[in-house]
Amino acid sequence: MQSAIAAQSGLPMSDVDPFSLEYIMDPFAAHEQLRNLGSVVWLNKYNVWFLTRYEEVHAVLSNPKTFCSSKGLGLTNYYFEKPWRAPSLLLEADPPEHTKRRQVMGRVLSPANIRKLREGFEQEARALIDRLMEKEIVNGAKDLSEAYILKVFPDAIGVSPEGRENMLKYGLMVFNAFGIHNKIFEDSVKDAEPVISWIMSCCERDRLSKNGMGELVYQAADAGELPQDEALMLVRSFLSAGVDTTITAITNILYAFTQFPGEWQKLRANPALARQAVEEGLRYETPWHHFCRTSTEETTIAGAPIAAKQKIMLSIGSANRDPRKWDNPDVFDINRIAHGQLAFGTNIHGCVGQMLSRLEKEVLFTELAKRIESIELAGEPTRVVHNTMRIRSNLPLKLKFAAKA
Ligand code: OVV
Repeated sequence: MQSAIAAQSGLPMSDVDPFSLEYIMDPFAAHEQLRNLGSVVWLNKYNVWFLTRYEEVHAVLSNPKTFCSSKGLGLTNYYFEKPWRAPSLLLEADPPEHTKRRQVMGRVLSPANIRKLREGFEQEARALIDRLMEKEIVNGAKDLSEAYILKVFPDAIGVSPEGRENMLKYGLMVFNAFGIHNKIFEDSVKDAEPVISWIMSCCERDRLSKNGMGELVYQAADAGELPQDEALMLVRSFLSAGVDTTITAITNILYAFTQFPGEWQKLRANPALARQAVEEGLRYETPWHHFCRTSTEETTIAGAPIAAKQKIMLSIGSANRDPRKWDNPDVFDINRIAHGQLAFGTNIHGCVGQMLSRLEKEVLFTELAKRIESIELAGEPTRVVHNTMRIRSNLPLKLKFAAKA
């Protein structure tokens, strides 16, 4: 029994439950407690090791051979259990299968391709900000983050405008499944069928626009770089990975600015800080807060015995606030160079779309900084009870607009 081995190891054990309502509402106190307990902590409730310090989280992500992805990123262990959907060919795959697909996606998402999107993003951000001026209170989650991303991201992929709200429902299923199959997950997959069908049909070549990134994946298959039947599933990866993550990041960064108004003034004074502000925001309140790897062989982490085929849970959110790595980690400081923050992961599975994600956010926060004098919280934010993401569904904001230049 793994729990007996854990007990014998003399390493710390904890009753903290990362899927409890208390933790979901506010994990930061638990993170601190767990980081201080040790490099690895056994979670009694789930019988897994939980890593909350930067060094160990980074080390596991950097060793994809021993800590693989193909057995799933949630606690569901594909060595023994069936995945809820056909696994991702990218995220839930290991070398050698992963390698070629990743290369193709990397090329589709190349800096040259992404650069071409900047002007369109700028126009959309400006138009959106104009529309927000009519509102007394702006919901930062819906009116700003969702409205912007559901426009620019599916446009970039080449998805048709109708029905995009399905992407939000799909995202909830996908990212809840990276936790555990509890009631939170079950609720998110309640009327899943029409949503899944909509998503899959969007991935078909004849439904995608001719000038989007989805089509480029099919062209790679035409060129023989991928098996034809992989293209559809790789387009699904765009739609799974690119929506909730960026929406949540933007909402969380807006929230961070409300908590640190001086940082907004710094950005106002110098909108060119937007890019590093975004990086710091990803560190400060990491959207995708935790997920797993699975051991492929017997090994150890910081002295903890790990049997083969075991789940190891990683707290990215905690690593990004580990005082062993960061000075004043609980301070959102846009002058910080948050290089090395792990919100995009690292190593072979480091987010392949991270340059696109950064561009979306950089453009939005640059345009906001040019137009908005101050951002204040205008009410209590509403948290989405979610297994792995720190999401708010309502972030009431009072925005003070500057006169239009
Ligand atoms: C990084 C990520 C998140 C969610 C889904 C996927 C990838 C996917 O490939 O389906």
